[in-house]
Amino acid sequence: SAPRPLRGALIGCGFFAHNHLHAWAQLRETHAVEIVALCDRDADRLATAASAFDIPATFADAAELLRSVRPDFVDIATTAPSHRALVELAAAHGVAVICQKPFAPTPADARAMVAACAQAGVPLMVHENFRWQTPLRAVREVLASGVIGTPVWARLSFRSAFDVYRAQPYLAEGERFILEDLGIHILDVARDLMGEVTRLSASTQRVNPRIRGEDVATVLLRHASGATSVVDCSYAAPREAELFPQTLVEIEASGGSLRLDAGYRLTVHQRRLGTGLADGRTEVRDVSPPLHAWAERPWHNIQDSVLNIQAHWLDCLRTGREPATSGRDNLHTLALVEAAYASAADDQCAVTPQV
Ligand code: NAD
Ligand code: 89V
Repeated sequence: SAPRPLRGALIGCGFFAHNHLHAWAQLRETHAVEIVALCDRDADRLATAASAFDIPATFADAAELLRSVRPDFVDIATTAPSHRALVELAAAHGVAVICQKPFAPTPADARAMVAACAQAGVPLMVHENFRWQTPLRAVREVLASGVIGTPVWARLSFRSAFDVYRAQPYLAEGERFILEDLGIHILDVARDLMGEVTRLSASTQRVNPRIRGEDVATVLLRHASGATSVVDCSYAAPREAELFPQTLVEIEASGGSLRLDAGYRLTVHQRRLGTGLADGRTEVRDVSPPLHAWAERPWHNIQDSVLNIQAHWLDCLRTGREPATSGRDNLHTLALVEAAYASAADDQCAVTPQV
């Protein structure tokens, strides 16, 4: 028989939350989920989302929502300063939690949220969605299949001049910018593909004079496996072809290499065994993300990853599995962000990430 629908509530009905709501609506039939209530302190945003998604139960106060609706889970899509209070509130009500990235403004807040959910026995997932992008999943599958052997070197590159400040004006206002907002995704993907990091060094720049934080970051990572990665991000990279929001990837391994190039083109090269020559087998595939009915270019890659991570959450809730990007897991990604800021502040000294 069909499982009972899981009842979710969304807190924070701003710019990005509309993608969550579209994805939950798409998952309604396939994954038996229903968003039964919305919360936002801003009455206009609350009303807009309620009417667009036909969700009549609306609240200005998250505590009131939790008391009266008693959902199976909350999906927190507010910005980082509000996360700790909202996650702790959900934990106090014994309600499972998804929390958007960046999970916390400080490592202490992040650890407190992980502890609160562990103590309450409620699942906690950080909505760290980039590793759920279809093209990056394809890269991961190639590595897991073993066809190119053991990775030894990687470059993950996100370079764009897309006007991200228009939809997200707060990105121009914070003391921290690209590492905290975007680099966090790419560092998480580096962990996902290449394993945990033991040392890193970073250099940051502010190119755009109209913003407060850094908009260029270059990070050199040493992985526990001995592999090396370079993560480079820029929102100040005007190019003939605007690639937002594509992450380009190059990986060299013991038995070959792969490249995820512009336009979601994945090239996998297998060295011919025993010859040591570069004339092995090369396969080129289109690993473009699907364009869902509600999605729009160029965001569709990110929008598809929202659907994928939300589907993963529902599978985990039903089976009792820990989500790939659980709060506990995300402490390691946050540690890389903190280490990168520390390294950049101290003239690029190497820093060991501290969880
Ligand atoms: P936003 O400012 O447009 O929306 C946030 C909303 O939360 C606002 O409407 C605000 O009124 C509401 N809010 C804040 N505190 C609240 C509280 N305590 N109770 C109820 N409502 C509250 O922000 P956004 O651009 O939608 O970003 C939200 C989060 O999503 C950020 O953390 C951002 O980094 C993240 N984000 C993630 C991705 C991704 O791909 N994962 C993409 C864009 C944004
Ligand atoms: O994915 C994000 O976190 C967004 C953006 C792609 C603009 O950096 O904030």
